[in-house]
Amino acid sequence: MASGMMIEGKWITDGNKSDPSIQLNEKLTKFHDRVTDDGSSGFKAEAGRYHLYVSLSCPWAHRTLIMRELKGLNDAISVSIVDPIMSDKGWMFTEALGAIPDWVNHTQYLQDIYLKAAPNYTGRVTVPVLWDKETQKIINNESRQIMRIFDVEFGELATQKIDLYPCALQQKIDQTIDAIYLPINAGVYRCGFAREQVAYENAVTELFESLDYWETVLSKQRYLCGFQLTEADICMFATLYRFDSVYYSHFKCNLRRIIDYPNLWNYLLDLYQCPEFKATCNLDYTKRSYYMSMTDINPNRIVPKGPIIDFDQRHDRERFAKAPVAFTPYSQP
Ligand SMILES: N[C@@H](CCC(=O)N[C@@H](CS)C(=O)NCC(=O)O)C(=O)O
Repeated sequence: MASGMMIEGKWITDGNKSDPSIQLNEKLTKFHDRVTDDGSSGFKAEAGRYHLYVSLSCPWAHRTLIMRELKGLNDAISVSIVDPIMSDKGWMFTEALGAIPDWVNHTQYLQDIYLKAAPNYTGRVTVPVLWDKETQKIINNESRQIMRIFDVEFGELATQKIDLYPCALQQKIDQTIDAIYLPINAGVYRCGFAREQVAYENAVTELFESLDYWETVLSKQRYLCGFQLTEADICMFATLYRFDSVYYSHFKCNLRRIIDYPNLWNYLLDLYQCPEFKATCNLDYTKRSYYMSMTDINPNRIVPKGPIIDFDQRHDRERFAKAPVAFTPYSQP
């Protein structure tokens, strides 16, 4: 999805589109400040002060949107949504279907936001971005950290008092987010962007071994870390939601579909049918973005009509509502 990057404040279009390392390295993001509820970080959690820049197709940005909804922070934290189609100058703001222009900084390209924050910026121009209207800075552009900030630091402003990082589960949640990151969340990109057969085969094998493992875990309990919805489920959902429509065909992740996994499939339906998850999903925008932006993988930019997926069909996850289940610690297969 990459079309270029900034070198010392200058945009360069990089020939090597869809570079697999992009998705693989959390270290590629450069802005890692924190907003804190007491302001000790220099950035206090305040309603109306922060703005989120996202794409609806990006699974990383999707995490931050779901957390914002689940915590009921929509009034406290405003949002702009880029045009689904990546331009030659990177992410762009338009009035396209599903997009919301940058009515905060009135920029046309996301790179302008990076330049406002760091005139000599060198690096990728990625979503999500958490912007501070008061200091005119990018606070953070790493989805996992932004998700955590919304969950932990905006508690006072949250209209929904839900805790997705409860004390008793914090170690397990971090372990689980780490465990699904490389083989699944980044794994689908490793498959899709692979340049050699062996790299693809390693990635696709690890991906499905990991999906097989979580299929087993979810045959014993409702969520990844037990009986309670946590941040780890948000991270898993963002990949599973796109899987059968995008990753299966576009990225050749085609040993099985998620619908072929009874527990992963019903788990996906269960999460999707939570209004806070559903409110952040736009499959049409997502498909246009992937199939029309990655011309090295899909040169004719044709957006497939199928598959026809009914995410509102009945699921069987209530069977877990009550029953306590022993949890076996995760170990790579
Ligand atoms: N590690 C970052 C990854 C963000 C990321 O890779 N976003 C992609 C969209 S899915 C992007 O904006 N790519 C544009 C580019 O790399 O030029 C995070 O989790 O926030």
